[in-house]
Amino acid sequence: MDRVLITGAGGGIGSALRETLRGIYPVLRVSDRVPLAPARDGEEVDQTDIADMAAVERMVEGVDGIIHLGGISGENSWEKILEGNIIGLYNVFEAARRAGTRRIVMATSNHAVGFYPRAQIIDHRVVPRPDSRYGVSKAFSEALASLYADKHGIGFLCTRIGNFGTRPIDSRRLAIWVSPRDYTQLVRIGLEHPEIRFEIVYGVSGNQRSWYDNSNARRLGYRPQDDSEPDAAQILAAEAGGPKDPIAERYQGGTFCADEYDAPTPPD
Ligand code: 15L
Repeated sequence: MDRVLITGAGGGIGSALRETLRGIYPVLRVSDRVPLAPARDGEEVDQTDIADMAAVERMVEGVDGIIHLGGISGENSWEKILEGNIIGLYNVFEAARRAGTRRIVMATSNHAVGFYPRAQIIDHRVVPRPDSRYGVSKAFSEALASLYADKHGIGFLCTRIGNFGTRPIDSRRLAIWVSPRDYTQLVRIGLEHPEIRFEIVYGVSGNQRSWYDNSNARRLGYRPQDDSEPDAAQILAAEAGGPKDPIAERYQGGTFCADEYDAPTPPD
């Protein structure tokens, strides 16, 4: 990989990867729709709204690999999801195909499968159970990646990211937390592994409380170094006795499942 593009480079994950991937590839092109800090050595800075296909074509020109983090990163109106995560996503994959990009690491999400109960361990082969319009857009991203892998031979690593941060922030995140260094390791596998065609993995650290069988990531060489467990006692003590929503507590997606929920009975 000579030139690697990060979309959504101004967000939390993008700005962290801008640091951890600095100097790993000869050129890191960082892009966002908002202005970014000026380019340093080995960087190119771009400003693109991914809903604009002509701009996306310029953004991907000459890149070997893409880390696609751009778009809407949580629940939102259908109009915003449609623009950022359906049309914007299509523009990035289609422009990458036209430009001959070889690899894409895709930020999908735990919310593509958020309606699986916490009592169930799931792997990369389960069918999507989105918990929000946002989760549906992430299931769409996995389907579009599958099409572009099968039909056009672009290699995709779809990372169902849990919760990215330096520390886990609550009890749900104890199961789905991913540290910056572990996510960086996964991204590098996505860009550098010689045999990736279409793979789904969970973007989580090696958490003892995980709801995921992440053996597919392990098979590809992922060896997470972090675990949320050292923070568990403090987080659980802080939450003890606090209000609990039964739907949020029952399913992996938490409040994404409970928001707007009005079914007469909870799903299995
Ligand atoms: C996500 O997919 C979001 O991008 C992030 O903002 C968090 O909400 C995360 O999931 C989570 O589930 O904690």
